[in-house]
Amino acid sequence: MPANLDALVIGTGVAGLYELHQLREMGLKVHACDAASDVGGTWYWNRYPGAKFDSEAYIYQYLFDEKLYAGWTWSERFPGQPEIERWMHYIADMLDLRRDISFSTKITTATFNESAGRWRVETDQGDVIDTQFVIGCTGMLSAPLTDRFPSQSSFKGQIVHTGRYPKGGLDLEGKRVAVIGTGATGIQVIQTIAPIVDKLTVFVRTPQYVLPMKNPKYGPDEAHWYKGRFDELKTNIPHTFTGFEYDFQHTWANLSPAERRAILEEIHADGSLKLWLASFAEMFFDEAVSEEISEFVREKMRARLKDPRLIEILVPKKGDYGFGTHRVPLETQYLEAYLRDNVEAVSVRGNPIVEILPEGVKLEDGTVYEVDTIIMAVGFDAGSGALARIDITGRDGVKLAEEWRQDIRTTLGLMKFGFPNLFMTGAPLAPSAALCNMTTCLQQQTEWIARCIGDTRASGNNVIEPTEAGEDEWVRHHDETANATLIAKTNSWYTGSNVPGKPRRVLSYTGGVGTYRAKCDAVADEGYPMFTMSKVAAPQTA
Ligand code: NA7
Repeated sequence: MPANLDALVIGTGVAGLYELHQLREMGLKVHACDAASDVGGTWYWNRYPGAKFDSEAYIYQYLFDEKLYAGWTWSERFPGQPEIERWMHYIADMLDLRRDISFSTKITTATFNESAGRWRVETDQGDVIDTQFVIGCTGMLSAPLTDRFPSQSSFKGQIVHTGRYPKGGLDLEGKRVAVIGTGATGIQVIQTIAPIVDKLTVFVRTPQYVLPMKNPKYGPDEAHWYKGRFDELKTNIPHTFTGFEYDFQHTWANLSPAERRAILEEIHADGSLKLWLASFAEMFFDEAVSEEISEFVREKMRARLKDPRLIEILVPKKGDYGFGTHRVPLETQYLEAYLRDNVEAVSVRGNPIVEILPEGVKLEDGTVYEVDTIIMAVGFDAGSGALARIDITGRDGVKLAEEWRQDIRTTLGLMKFGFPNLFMTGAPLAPSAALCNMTTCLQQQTEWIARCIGDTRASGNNVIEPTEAGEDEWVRHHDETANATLIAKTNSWYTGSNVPGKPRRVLSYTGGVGTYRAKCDAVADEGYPMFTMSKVAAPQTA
């Protein structure tokens, strides 16, 4: 690991790889590190059974280089983790990135040296790095909530969090397996392992709205089709509301009930996230529209489950929360998995899990479910979690984790007041996994950061930081936009309510990916009015 850098990139997932490439192309002395043993980020860690895209693969790719785009061919519309991980290896190889990455290296502390205008960074490998800029490409959903239950370490079988699923997998054949959690992750696990295990017990707290996925195989014709549309995709995708290829198309108020129904049926049959992200934007703002669309989805789910007991446990109820205010998972035979004889759904809504015993899962009423393996699909400390787990100290000894424990604020979701020369991606108050195709958002965020670093250096300065007033302005705008949506009223990782004690705020910017891009570009074009640049007279190395 080099001891002296212009820029240190933390993380080598979708954001980190591209950030490293850009800064290197700009001529900076840049290095990246990752706690993992290889590139991939989310797609390195989430190697649980059934992990796959819910975004169409061909829009998840970077759109900055046609040759790079066309050099990779997907096998299906929504490929699985092994193929996605191979794609990330392809990116690292094609851009020759590994020579500037230290793997199995975790950043432990980063401290801003005010007199030098530089960061002093330490790793768990004993490295000490002096760098002008730090870019935390640490992922929005990368801080797994691993310790969720009392005495879980006493469990005598294997207990794993999906975000830390072991390389090489677990042998589940013939085993009694518990899955805790039915978010987007749990659903993928459940539908995949149900036919393999001896007995599957699923602990369901909040039932999820789900949409069936259609996942055709891709051959030469499909590859020709999407590769031939590179220019069109590059032009359109960055400006849609969600960074997907499609956009909201219809206006609820202009249509008769029969017309609305026909549209919902048609979009539902597409087998993608379109029903959520390309139907009626009113579902996010108008309770009545939300309820009608929610009931449409519930009806589809009930028709597949048939059994009243399963419907009671697995289908959201009117008044619970609206379709689309949680992350909507796509599924393949997820509901049908519960119709199998070896699968049991256990509601823990009024009867929570109180403890993990050596032999299994114990509920409040004393029932114990004896199992061999527990898969915890219980989620992440989203947005702020990954950076807050690093000991980061900014100006005046202020700790980032402590700041965010009080109030989760950022400027444009890209920097934080009091933390000069520290950039972040996938962070709170920027568009991210909620309502955004991740690569679209991360490509834009890393490009903006590269530009900002270039502009700072070109101005003859060596320090850039948000002003307090600039941060106030962004937080106010973010909150006004977010609080107008029904998302703000629901409990999920979108609002941070899945982590006890976390300050509540909608974590992702909800004003639209295209709008956000335009706002960020305007800030840069206007000379960074929400920021100050300064020059530390005699930069010293630490
Ligand atoms: P999520 O979406 O946060 O889902 C976590 C699930 O785990 C959810 O069903 C939770 O129920 C459940 N959970 C959490 N704690 C408990 C306890 N103590 N008892 C029972 N059930 C519990 O995480 P995912 O990993 O599925 O998805 C995160 C994102 O990653 C996803 O949205 C994609 O963008 C990729 P709850 O809803 O809290 O009642």
